[in-house]
Amino acid sequence: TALRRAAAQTLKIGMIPADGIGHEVLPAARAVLLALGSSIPKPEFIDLNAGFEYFTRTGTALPEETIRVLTEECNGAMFGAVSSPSRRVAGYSSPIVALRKKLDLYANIRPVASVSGTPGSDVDMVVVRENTECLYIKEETQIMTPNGKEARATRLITERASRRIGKMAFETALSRGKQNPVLTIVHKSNVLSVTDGLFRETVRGVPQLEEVQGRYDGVKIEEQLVDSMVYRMYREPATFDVAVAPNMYGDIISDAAAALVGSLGLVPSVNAGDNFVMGEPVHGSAPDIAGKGIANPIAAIRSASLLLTHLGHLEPAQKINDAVDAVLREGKVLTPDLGGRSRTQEVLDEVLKKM
Ligand code: GGG
Repeated sequence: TALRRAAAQTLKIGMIPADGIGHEVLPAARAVLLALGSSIPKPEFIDLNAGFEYFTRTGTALPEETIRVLTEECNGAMFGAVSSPSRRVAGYSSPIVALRKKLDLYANIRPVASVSGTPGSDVDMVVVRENTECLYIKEETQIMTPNGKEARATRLITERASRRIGKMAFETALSRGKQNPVLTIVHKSNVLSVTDGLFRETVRGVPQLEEVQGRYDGVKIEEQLVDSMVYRMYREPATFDVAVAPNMYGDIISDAAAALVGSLGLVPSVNAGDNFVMGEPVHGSAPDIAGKGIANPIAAIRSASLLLTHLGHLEPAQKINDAVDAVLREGKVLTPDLGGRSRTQEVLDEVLKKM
């Protein structure tokens, strides 16, 4: 899996800022990668288009050229954020959802960890979110009935996707080096016994697969209904290690977990497949602050670190994380989402200083 890759010998990284603050935080990710100097292969960045704003100008949200460059020329990417509208817009479809599908980036891995000595709960967990199915296949219909409009959505859960996200989650649990790793399967199979039931049973069955041969025997399996998961995350956040969830629950619980550590502006992710990885801050495009220069760059910086980890450059990745942790621990240079008054560039400069 992506977690066991040998160190990539080249770093050709597609940069897709997309919308809003994506344009302000992606340069910070680029700067920290460049600051690593000769400890990694010299990164080469290719700027690529996508997003709602691009759609309004050109009529396409995800140009074929972006996909071609990513698949033919790059071994990694960074995505910023996208502002898909909440209403239906003819001809538009979310480019991030499409990218995950087209590149088969089936796992969205979202570590949420507090930094000791900073405000907030004691958290050190990873949400492993299935990235290609569930309600996000976007098969929706609406009909008119005698009682008014009726809308339906199809929710897809397959054994294949549940098995591979399950494997990724077990691998994630092993990769953290914890003495007693625990994998929590998040579902709602008391209500959705067919779809969530299949997800739950398939993930539970991963350790018995012939090809893994006892590899996951040391990982304890637990389960939480999704509503109870949110409750327990707030009551006992420190008890969670790795959680695996279908697409929509994973989306929701990772945002909820972000609140525990103080800001969505701190939480990174990677979209990982077997052959490609794309870093992406968990936050959205934040139209309310876009263009003001005050977006928190830390989620994007940490996403660049996570990208490096998945490309096999563990020590340089750790160097970025240590610098970020030092800035947060000092607590002097913080953006407004963390109660500070600093600007995006000032936080980046401080991280670079610590590196
Ligand atoms: N970087 C995460 C992000 O952009 N979140 C907002 C999101 O996922 N929106 C879905 C969309 O706009 O299509």
